[in-house]
Amino acid sequence: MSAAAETLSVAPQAMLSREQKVEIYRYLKLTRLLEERLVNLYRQTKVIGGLYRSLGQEGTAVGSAYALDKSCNDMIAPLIRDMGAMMVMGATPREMLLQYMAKRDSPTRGRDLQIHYADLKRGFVGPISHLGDMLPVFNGIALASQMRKEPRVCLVYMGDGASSTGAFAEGMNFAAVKKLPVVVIVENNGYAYSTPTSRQMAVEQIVDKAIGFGVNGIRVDGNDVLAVYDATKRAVDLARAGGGVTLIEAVTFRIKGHAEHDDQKYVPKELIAEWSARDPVVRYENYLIDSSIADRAELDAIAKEISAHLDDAVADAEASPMPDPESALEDVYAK
Ligand SMILES: Cc1ncc(C[n+]2csc(CCOP(=O)(O)OP(=O)(O)O)c2C)c(N)n1
Repeated sequence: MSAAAETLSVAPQAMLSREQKVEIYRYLKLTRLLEERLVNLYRQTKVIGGLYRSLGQEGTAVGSAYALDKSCNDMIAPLIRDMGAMMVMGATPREMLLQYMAKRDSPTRGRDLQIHYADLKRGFVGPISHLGDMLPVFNGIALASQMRKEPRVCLVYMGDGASSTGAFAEGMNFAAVKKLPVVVIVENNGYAYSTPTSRQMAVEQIVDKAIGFGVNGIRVDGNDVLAVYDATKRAVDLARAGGGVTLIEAVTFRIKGHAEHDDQKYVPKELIAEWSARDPVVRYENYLIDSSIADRAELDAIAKEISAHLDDAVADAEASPMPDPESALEDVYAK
């Protein structure tokens, strides 16, 4: 086997250090615990607007974003289920708590809800329920990077429902023709709100759509964080080397309703039980322990540390005042 072929056969995760594998765990656990705090705040009516969880999908969000390279100024267009990806890019729990509570000290200073905020320096835009519309936008960023010979790769997230839109089709076609440094990850979580995937597309597997656009396709277990990392790292490396677009289908499941207000009664209970048994956080804990990367005591200590950090962040967010009504129009319209 040639050296190049040998390198290709090694899964990218094999190159991750113990510290990196533990760091991935931190992001998974942080996402899970932060969302649990948000649910409590929502039930206390302290969250303004809806709360959209990623329960069951944390592995897809974290594993994919972890494959990006900050030194290349990679960027993500997240979906509402990708809080974990935003935190990998550098978004903080404090910011997210402040945003969800629409407080004065939040990144949008109470002008927008949920985690609808962007930071181009850290490489993320707000997850604004784009349903595919951010693909053409990110194609523009990728095209500019390609023309300037910058190494940036753009990672665009969307749901299965979003992959049925015109924006997705046009965006995929343009990215494919221009061989843009774009990776599209479709989080196939079984439902677009209450519509099961089988009732909104005729393909058996979303990855099959890659064939029609003439791009690479990878189907991956979205609840296996390291498998998602591998798939995304391969796609990102290919895109950075000029090899064009990859469509990744991450097969996962939304364990909660579309948002906290949705009781998910349209999903059979057995399906929820089946997928709950594949919890990505628990699976990764078992992997770390079984492969002697970390023991239970270390994982418990990490969870405790995260909880303490969240205690402070929640207290801080609660103490932040609501925005001053007089300031409502500041920075909304151009002067
Ligand atoms: C153009 C448009 N139509 C409808 C909506 C309302 N909406 C927000 S999310 C959503 C379902 C999206 O399903 P999917 O793409 O599968 O992502 P998931 O919520 O399952 O993660 C809908 C209909 C929207 N945001 N934009």
